[in-house]
Amino acid sequence: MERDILERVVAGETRLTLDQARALIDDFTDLHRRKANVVDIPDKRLVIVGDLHGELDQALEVVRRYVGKYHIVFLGDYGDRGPQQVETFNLVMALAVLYPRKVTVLRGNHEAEEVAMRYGMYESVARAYSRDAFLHYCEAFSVLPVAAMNRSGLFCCHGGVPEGLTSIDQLQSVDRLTYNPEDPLLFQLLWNDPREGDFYFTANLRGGGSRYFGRLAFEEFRKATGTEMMIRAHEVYTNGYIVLFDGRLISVFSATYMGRVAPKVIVYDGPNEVRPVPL
Ligand SMILES: [Mn+2]
Repeated sequence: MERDILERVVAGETRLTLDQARALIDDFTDLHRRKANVVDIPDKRLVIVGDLHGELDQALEVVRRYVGKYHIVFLGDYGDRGPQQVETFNLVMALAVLYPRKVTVLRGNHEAEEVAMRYGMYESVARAYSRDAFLHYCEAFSVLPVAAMNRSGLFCCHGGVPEGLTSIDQLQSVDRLTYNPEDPLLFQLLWNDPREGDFYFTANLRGGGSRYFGRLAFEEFRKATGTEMMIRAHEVYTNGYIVLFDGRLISVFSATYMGRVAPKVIVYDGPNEVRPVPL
């Protein structure tokens, strides 16, 4: 699709028509369908963005500050809940199409048909375009990679450690191209939450087969995958982030939630230079 339209979307200057949105989704899905489940990201100059939940202003601030200077990793949850859900995901897609080597877009638990149907994205698409257009968005959700890793052992995903994972290869071989991730590894990677404590896994209050992973599961995962540090999203913290497991896991949230959160992104310049930055 035309570069000047994409540039205007990324600058927050225009809203796409239905035909333009379809063209963008087609370009975006073509670009992502054949990617690995776990994609490579650079070792330095990364900015990692947590849940946006339809807050276009937050996405625009990421663009203003970091495009061209950093490789941007989005950890998922683009729609649902917030005020400008379609616009936020359109912007993220446009960024990825414009800068395919400088933007990584991962799947969150809200990038699933059944979830997006219930929590706002469906209504947002129906209002902006049409009810049928929702399936096009689900198509875009279905091609998203589920994790990213660099050579310094940084592992990024939306949720966290899934029970039963023994290697990165195992994760690479799962078929991710589905509207609703049901494979337990895939599902838990998008849904699980970390909790301090010397245990492996316990039942998560979110239900639906999601788990809490403790220090023992995290340490086992680190050994099995060569992970030094994990950066994930998925949970709301008043300060926009929290550090767990002796500094080896950071959880980040990049939406304001109507003033309840001081949103953050994580700037990563190598294993010893990782810092939360207000967004
Ligand atoms: Mn989430």
